Amino acid sequence: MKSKQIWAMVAALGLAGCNTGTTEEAVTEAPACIPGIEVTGGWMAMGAIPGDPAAVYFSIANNDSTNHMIRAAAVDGAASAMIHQMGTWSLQPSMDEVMQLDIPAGETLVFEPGTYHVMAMEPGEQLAPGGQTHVTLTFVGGDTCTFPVEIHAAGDEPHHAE
Ligand SMILES: [Cu+2]
Repeated sequence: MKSKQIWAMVAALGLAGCNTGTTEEAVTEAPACIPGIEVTGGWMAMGAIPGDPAAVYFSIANNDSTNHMIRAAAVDGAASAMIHQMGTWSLQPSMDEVMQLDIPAGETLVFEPGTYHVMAMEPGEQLAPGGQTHVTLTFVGGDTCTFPVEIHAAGDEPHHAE
């Protein structure tokens, strides 16, 4: 049961990554997600300056028997959103837009600082630290997954217990 082991590990990471203790229930009960896809630990890091892009992080598990490919993201309260991957070849932070992102059957992909994130462009005033919003991922074929994210101020990241 390799996939179960991966899932258990990610679930534990999700718990450790949230020091407010308020999100796990809500995130587990995502309002609308296709069967087999499970998103946990969703949070948003606001930019340092109001109006700067915000970044959204989460774990997405594909417990289905088929692959699912993310092709778009939308963030409630932001003008637009895109999937980014941080470049790792340079000391300077750089981001590349990811047009399609495959989540293989039985695997989990973790969006976290330094790797993948959903970048929310032109976040509106309703996106305030301490609040919550929703993110919708659209998969190739048209299926979607909508899940809640907790909003954090710049620099106020939910730290892993280390
Ligand atoms: Cu980005």
